[in-house]
Amino acid sequence: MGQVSVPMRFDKYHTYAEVNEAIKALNRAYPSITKAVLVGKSEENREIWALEINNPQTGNALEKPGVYADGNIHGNEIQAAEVVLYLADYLLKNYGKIPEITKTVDRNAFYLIPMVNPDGRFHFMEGGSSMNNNRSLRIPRDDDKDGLFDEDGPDDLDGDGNISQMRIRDPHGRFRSHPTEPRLMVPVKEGEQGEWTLLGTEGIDNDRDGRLNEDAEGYVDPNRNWGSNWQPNYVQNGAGNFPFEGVGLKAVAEYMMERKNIIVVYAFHNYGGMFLRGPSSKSHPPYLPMDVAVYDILGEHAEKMVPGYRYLIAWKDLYATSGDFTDFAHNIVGAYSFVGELYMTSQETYSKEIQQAEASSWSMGMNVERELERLKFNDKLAHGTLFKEWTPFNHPDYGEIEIGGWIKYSTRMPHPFMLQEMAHRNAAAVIYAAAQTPDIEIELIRVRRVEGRLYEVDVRVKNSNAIPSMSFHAARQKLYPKDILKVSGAKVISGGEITDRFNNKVNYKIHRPEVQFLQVPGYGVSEFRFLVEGSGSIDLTYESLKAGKRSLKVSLR
Ligand SMILES: [Ca+2]
Ligand SMILES: [Ca+2]
Ligand SMILES: [Ca+2]
Ligand SMILES: [Ca+2]
Ligand SMILES: [Zn+2]
Repeated sequence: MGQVSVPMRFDKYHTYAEVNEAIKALNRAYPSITKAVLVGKSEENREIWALEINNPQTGNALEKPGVYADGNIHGNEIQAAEVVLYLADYLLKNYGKIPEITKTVDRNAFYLIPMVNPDGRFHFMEGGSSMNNNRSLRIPRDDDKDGLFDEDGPDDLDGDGNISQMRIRDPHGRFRSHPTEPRLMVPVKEGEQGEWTLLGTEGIDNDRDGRLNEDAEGYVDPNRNWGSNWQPNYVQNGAGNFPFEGVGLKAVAEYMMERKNIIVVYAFHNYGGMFLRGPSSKSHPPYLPMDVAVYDILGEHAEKMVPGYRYLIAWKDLYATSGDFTDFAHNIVGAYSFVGELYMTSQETYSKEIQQAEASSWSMGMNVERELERLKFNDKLAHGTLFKEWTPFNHPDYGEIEIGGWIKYSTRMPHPFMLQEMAHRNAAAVIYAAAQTPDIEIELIRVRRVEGRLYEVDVRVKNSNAIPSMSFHAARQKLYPKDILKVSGAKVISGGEITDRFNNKVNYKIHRPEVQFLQVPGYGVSEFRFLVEGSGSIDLTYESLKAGKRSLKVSLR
């Protein structure tokens, strides 16, 4: 312990224990504006912690627009935790120093969960793993339906902490060595002599069923198990038996539902360089145009802050999923919800310009040009640490083979020397969204004495930021009560929203006119007229689940 110092360093990846230690260290360093909250525990009883940032001197957290960010829901996508920790560290160390940061910390409540899947991170970093293993929740599944659970995962045969690739010399194989780069294999063309057969990922046939590594850890995909648009496993692979089967996920969902002020959500993953918004499947109705306009403002700025990243729609531009977190956050939490797909392999560049945007995040195929470039990057900038040289190994089933290839810390995440810039740029995208959360003021338009003790009071509820006081989806679907504008201190005879100020049109509310319901659009206003009978002054109070509380005293004269 004691490995984490504050301010934090971002030139390394933190272990499971260090991530949680970092949350406690940040909390100890900034006790007046942070809380460390144990959100819940994972399948293997590891702890999921949140760091909450709120300045109690500027108000209760629940009365400020909430900004939620998490990472590492996919256990192998580890740099996501560093991005969220960076965001926390950056906000805290610059609070009181950079006016814009001070303002957002004073005005917003931040809910930061760097590591949603601690089991995955633990096994990825501290066990033998490939770049793609340990993504799942640790809920055993019988992937090959042989009655046994997780009986044949990959095996770290040479004990180097990596699940690499296995190849065997074979004149009839489909691959041969690249003519100038022997580490790289290329497919043989017609008529060419083969040299290698790829045997697959490192391991043995543990259950002797003739298939290699066919039932690895899990697989319940933590990003297919959320209770919105969930579909069973035969529709959506990795769905689990029922929504929120994952105990840690359920704890995170409960944590979010208890914080009704959350209006911005960023979930960090890897990789491909994308900011994704929902819907996640075509069967979902498209988002309401007014919400899309808000997403576009946030997404189009975010993609400019991180060169090469693109702002995309999940189902349309990438692939369709069911039961994912983004949909949950948009549909149920009523937040503006993004996935940040961190890192592009094309950033592993030696001499060439960064290629604009990867074709797609799953197309890490045999792009010979790019692989050659990456090997040069490995040699010259990572000094050989990202690629395991092909090394002879005596396999119990295959005999003399070779083990080698890209290591687990390659491909999906940057070398630690590039970590801080990635973290900063993506954290800046979250800070930008925080700065766009609703900022509400009540303004008096005018008071007009009608006669005697009767006054007509016109007021304006104004939002100076891009994000509305509740999403249009939330308002349309009645996810939770609308904002309330209430008049007290006098008898309210009539009241309603002014629909046309120039022609004096008011949509009067018949019952209880002293209480009006509203949603304030981004950069928009909502105006009201009250006819009140009284003297002295009245109080106007505004209450919103996402945009906080405001009040205004108006003199009747
Ligand atoms: Ca099995
Ligand atoms: Ca190995
Ligand atoms: Ca097997
Ligand atoms: Ca195996
Ligand atoms: Zn992911």
